[in-house]
Amino acid sequence: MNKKWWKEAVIYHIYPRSFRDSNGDGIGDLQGIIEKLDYIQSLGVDIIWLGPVYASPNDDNGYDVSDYYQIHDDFGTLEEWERLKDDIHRRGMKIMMDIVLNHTSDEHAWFEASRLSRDNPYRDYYHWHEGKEGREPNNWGSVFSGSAWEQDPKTGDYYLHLFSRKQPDLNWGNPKVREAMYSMMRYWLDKGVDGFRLDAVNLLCKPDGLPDSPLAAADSEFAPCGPLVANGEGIHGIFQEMNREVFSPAQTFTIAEMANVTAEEGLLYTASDRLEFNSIIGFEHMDVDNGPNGRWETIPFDLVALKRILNSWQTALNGRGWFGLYLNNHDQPRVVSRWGNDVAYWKESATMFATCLHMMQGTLFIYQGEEIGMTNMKFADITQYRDIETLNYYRHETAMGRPQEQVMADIYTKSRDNARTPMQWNTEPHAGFSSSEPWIGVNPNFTDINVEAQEDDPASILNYYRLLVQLRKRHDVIVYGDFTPLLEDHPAIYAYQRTLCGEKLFVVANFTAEEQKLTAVKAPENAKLLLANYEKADGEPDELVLRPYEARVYLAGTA
Ligand code: TEU
Ligand code: CA
Repeated sequence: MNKKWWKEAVIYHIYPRSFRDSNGDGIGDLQGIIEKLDYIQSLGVDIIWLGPVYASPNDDNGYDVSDYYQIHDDFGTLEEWERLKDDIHRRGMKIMMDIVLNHTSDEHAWFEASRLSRDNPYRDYYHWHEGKEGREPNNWGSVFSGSAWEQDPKTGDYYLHLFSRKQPDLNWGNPKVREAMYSMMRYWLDKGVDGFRLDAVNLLCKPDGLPDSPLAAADSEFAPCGPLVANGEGIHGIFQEMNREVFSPAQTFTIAEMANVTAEEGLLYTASDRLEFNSIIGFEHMDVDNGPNGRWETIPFDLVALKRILNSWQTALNGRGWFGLYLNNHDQPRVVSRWGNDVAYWKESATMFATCLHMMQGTLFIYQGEEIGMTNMKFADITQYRDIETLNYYRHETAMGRPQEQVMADIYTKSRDNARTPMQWNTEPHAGFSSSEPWIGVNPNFTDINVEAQEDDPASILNYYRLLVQLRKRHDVIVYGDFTPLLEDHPAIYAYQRTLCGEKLFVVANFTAEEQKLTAVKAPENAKLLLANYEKADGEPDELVLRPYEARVYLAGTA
């Protein structure tokens, strides 16, 4: 058991545009976060992860950075950022910045120079290629619909953009790009940043020769290329260089965000002796209800599949690498709506997911609003959506002739805007998020679901989260214990055991709205109920009946 502060840490993830607006322009800002630090601290969290707050034309809400050294006017000034950082530190918490290395904005000075001519010194900062037979250099599709290539009128060449056309991919084969990005990260470290969350970072190395993606679907001219581009040759060398140049000298805490990664690969990125990253947030478990045609196609939720994936990560990384535990973020629909029941069993399912996740091994993430059970949002009209991925998808699908109701149904299920509605603070107009009309609509359920309503209610989701965080601080077995999966093929119950130096933690969670009888497993001898999301757990541990979305945690052999 190799103890580290960041293994014990709980991270609170802020999406700055939607957290709290202090000056009434409808957009969340740094001063708004400063005003809410008491609240964040009251959760018991250790680290605040700030979504991107750099200068940006906001094509992808800040993940398109035009200047990595400036704070976006919407959010405030560098002085305000300094004050936020100091206030966070004064409270004994840490600050983690979101770093976007795979691409810049097309309004970044490097890209503006690079598009001027073929022999511009910045040309090689990006991936510029000639067309092939009057078309794109290959069949790669962008994550945000359409081709991953854009032809630029100036020279007639195409540039690569795995995300939006305003997010050109950087060429990490160019040592000048690497050095520039390393010094940018050092700049933030010198300012006192404690850690980084590295955006889409396993996409940095594109395959030589730009081969077509084999994933072409019959009805689309462009093919998903994520699996082909992810984890490219040379990527580990780059991460080890980055670690030597930036992370190790500053003792920075790092979390790599990576889609298209299995547990075996995750181990390579996080194994402590390989000196790449400390931890990883993957997508495999969140992709469990994606169909063969990607995330917009939804297949029924399959608990056995989810267990297979999460259990494989728990087991593969144990003792060598380190996992990042999350079920919610700004790219995912709210899990309580997605795989739970946000009507009849809203509180039960929200706390069940939390219990199941918090008792696993890894650094824990709480995404703003998750701790009060915020739910998905169905906007009546496409014009009320803001997310580029959603808007592009709508445009693309309707242009292909798909009925609008079908497309809207996909959007209701999977749009990232589900998780980007303003934080619900109280019952005041605009949920106490802002004094004027917010940049994206507030979920009308704020009158029932808000921080103020839950603050003093001992049975609230909010106070359940506070308890979960405290338990993690109190019991090493939650952080460091070995993981043993139980009932792997059970279609309704997630069960596992954690063990550390004679201590045993036994976790059972009912993922359905029906009662489930626990027969094949039971809590260990002399175990005591440590936590439950129903008032009073009835029955003896060996003849449990789990009520709808009930979750229980038992502890035995306390040292
Ligand atoms: O996400 C990386 C990523 O792979 C996502 O595009 C993911 O596939 C998608 O959001 C699923 O809907 C990061 C950021 O978290 C995301 O907000 C950015 O849009 C993206 O990178 C580009 O920077
Ligand atoms: Ca504002």
